[in-house]
Amino acid sequence: MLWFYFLPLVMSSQTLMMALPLRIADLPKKPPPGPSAAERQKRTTDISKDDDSTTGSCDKKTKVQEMQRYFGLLPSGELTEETLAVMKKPRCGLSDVEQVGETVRWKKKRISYRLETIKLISVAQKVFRRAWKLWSNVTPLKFRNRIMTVADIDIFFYNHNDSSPFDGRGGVLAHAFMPGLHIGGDVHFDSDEDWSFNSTGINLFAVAIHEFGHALGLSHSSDPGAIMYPAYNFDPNYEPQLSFDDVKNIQKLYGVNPNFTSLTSKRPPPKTPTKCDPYLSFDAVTELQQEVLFFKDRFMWRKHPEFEETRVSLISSLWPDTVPANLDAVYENTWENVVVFFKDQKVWAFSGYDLVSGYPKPISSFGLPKTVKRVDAALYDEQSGKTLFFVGSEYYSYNEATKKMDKGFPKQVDETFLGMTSKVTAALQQGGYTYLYSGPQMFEYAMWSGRLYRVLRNSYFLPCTKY
Ligand SMILES: *[C@@H]1O[C@H](CO)[C@@H](O)[C@H](O)[C@H]1NC(C)=O
Ligand SMILES: *[C@@H]1O[C@H](CO)[C@@H](O)[C@H](O)[C@H]1NC(C)=O
Ligand SMILES: *[C@@H]1O[C@H](CO)[C@@H](O)[C@H](O)[C@H]1NC(C)=O
Ligand SMILES: [Ca+2]
Ligand SMILES: [Ca+2]
Ligand SMILES: [Ca+2]
Ligand SMILES: [Zn+2]
Repeated sequence: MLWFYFLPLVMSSQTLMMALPLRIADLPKKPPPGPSAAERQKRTTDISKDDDSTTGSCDKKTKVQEMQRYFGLLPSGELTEETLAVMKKPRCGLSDVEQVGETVRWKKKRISYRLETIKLISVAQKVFRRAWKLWSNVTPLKFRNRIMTVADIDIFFYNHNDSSPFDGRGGVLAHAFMPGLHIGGDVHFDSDEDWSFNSTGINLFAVAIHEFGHALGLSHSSDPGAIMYPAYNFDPNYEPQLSFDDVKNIQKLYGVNPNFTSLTSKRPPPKTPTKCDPYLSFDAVTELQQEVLFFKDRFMWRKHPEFEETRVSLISSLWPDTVPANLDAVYENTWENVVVFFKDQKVWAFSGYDLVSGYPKPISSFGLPKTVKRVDAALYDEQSGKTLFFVGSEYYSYNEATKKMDKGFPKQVDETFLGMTSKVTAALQQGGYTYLYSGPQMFEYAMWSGRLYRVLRNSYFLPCTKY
């Protein structure tokens, strides 16, 4: 069913939930076993949409109806002669596309696109040119904007209408067709969305890069760092770019741009971290209710005690984009039920998904001296109600009840934690032990005696199952 390779981009339900008033009660103190309700919902939205649209086997009738509506035919859901005649099969008897494995690609290197006349057309043209450039920087493809003549890729903004395939604001944002004749390669945007050229509303640039990937023959990626990941995710602090996974997949179809190395030398495609990397070091680690969260760059892994499996996801899939990437330290204050994030001189405290009022604050509000520019790691001890802040070779002790630093600090880390002479990069308490991370290693200590039991790999709690 390749002729009907139709891929909608759905706004992630997490983003939708963020847009709605969300009470703390929605993040239960004890999450149900397994992924949270929000995450389960998100997964099913992504996965069902993905499977449905890529395999073509789930509900053929609905999709045939959608296609029929596009062509103004009676949406019977039956593959009538008329339907077939109008739609053709881009896979068969075409000169400008060819099949490669599971997908199709354009056979030519020069691909044309055309944008219907819309409001702000010159701004949109600029956005689309930038989006095409990301793909042409890494492949030998060239994209040309056509104004009068027929183009390979027609770009439309559809209005919401009962007979139209779009669903009004939210939900489906856009969809695209795999390379082929006629509607093949075309990209449609839902014009009911609040499209923007910045971070207000839905970012057109981010969605365009994704849809153009489909128009070139790419399917969805399971890598949450990839542009081809099937959920909308725009972070105003992160300029959208092709990830390592996107580049690998598009180059598999079209080959490598001879200028690739020089074009990407300043900014190589970012790789999503993997828990099996023996050199992986975490930015921060924390408990969160029953789970343990491991942070790295824009990503995190969540370990639930009842599940072996951990999956990498974007930090912004759980918290709004106010939580920055490349965090310094994170801890959970279970008494106050808040999770506290540190980066450089700033601290953010979240209760559920909500920023606690008064935050972000400077780290000096914890009583850390002005000479401290950043915190390397933070550790909350539930029994004493103290939070330890690791800074270089020293640590401070903060009394959460009185909101004051304890006297007699900073102390040398190895005065308390024997043998811990290298910098502590993250810290965690689990099952009555204190774990101090330093680079790719994890040191297991008795809670109070400071006795070192074991030196373990970073992936100890996150089991990497494919060594
Ligand atoms: C590589 O760079 C040269 C010089 O700027 C340019 O003429 C050529 O078109 C580029 N090749 C591709 C495939 O973009
Ligand atoms: C919806 O589409 C139909 C047929 O194209 C058109 O007649 C009608 O005016 C449209 N309605 C709206 C609300 O745009
Ligand atoms: C974003 O763009 C909209 C118009 O497209 C403008 O009204 C708004 O002020 C801009 N916001 C920022 C933060 O630049
Ligand atoms: Ca086309
Ligand atoms: Ca929509
Ligand atoms: Ca750190
Ligand atoms: Zn998609």
